[in-house]
Amino acid sequence: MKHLFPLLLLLAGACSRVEAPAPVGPVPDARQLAWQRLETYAFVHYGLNTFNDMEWGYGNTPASTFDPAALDCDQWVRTLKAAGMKGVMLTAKHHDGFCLWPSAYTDYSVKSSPWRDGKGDLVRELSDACRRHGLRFGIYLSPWDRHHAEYGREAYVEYFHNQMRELLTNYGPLFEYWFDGANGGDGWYGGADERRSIDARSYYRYEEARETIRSLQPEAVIFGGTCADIRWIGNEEGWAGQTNWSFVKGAGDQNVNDFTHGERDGDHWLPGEVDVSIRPGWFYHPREDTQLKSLSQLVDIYYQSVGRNANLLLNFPVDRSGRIAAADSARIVAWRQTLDAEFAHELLAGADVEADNVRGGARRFAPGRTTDGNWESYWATDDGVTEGVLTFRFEAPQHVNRLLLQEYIPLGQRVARFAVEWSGDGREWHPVETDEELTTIGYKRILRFDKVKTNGIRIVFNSARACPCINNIAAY
Ligand code: FUL
Repeated sequence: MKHLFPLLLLLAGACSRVEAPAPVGPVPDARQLAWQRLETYAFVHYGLNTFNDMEWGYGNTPASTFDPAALDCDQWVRTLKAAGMKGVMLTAKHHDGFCLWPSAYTDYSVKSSPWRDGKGDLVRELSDACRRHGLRFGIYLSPWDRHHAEYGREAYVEYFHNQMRELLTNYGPLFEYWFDGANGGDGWYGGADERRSIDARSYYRYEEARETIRSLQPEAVIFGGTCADIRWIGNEEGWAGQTNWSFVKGAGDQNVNDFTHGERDGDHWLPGEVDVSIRPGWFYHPREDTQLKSLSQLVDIYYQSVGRNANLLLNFPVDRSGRIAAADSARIVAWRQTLDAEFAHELLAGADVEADNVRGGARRFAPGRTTDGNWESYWATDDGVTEGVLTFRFEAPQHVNRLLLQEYIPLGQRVARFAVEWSGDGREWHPVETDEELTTIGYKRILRFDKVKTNGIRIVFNSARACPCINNIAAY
């Protein structure tokens, strides 16, 4: 009878329609969900700073100094695609106010430079190259503008919104729109050469900006400002918190108490984005040619961003010739190859799996849903059951050193603590050796641990905000 019981439960489940778990708020909207699934994409910082060895141009550098001899966006995009990047974000205008497109609202742009005889449009060239190669395209438009004479007054805000409309209208679909938060106060400001302070919450009229973005670019998530869809992770070093909730209390960046970890009791879905540069600076500096992040640093960054429920926005300082430097491109392709090798042999898809609880005993929520390759299907427990054990057994012992877990986040982020165990004999279970706190999972969590030779993998879910809904588990 004891053995018949689970079978009877399963039969009962198959006959009756078991309800899916109700979402546990907050939940992502479709735009945030599509963005999350991109996982890794590139940043390119390019402009007058590149040619003048600066990070924060003052706003008075002559436009004539922008003069790449061999600018080739196809080379950028081919390199980034080979590195597995799903999109590219471009600094259309950085804090110095210089525009990489021939804006109708200023001459401080590529049209006053010798590049392509003043007829070039870098935003066009990069967005076209992205489309040709199947990558998404995104825009960074600095709100702070150290060049504009009217910065700090109403006329600049008009200008800022006009430029936004140009970029939102003329360059095809965008996946992300960045409002940088930096403002150091001082600038050239059309020759005034002074400090100007503004109240960033009200001055830029971000609420209106959001309306414009929503109507012209419905797919684009917004970074920064007062009505963001995603949040900065709190550092520019390349890591998210080990505990990383995709929500915070209250809307908008300004209200975030903990960028790095999110807030378990948050009421607003605001997932984290890790932005970091492959070199020390965001812009190109010849002296940094020998200061690229090492392969192992970049691999760590992957595990500490994508592996901790955040997206990775990895910056490439394109060089003065207008290309991604050979060393950077070799490094990032090697990075992809290293990651591909680490995830080459998946071991759970063919393994036996059982769970101590299956929602309504239904096949639809069976533990095998975690390895069926379908993102939309998931294992779930009964309502009120916030603990659970999934046990995978191999036919023959396997070497394992990576584990990947995903929650079905359309229903919310739930898991708050879990454990991963291995077993040499299939009876006694031992925790895997990892320094990571095994707390949140979210869209994706990836763990590295010392290689074990094991007959199986057991995942113990110890605590969750509601019944766990796990749509993918993989071991390598
Ligand atoms: C910061 C800026 O000040 C840096 O120059 C860079 O653009 C970085 C991505 O964001 O806030």
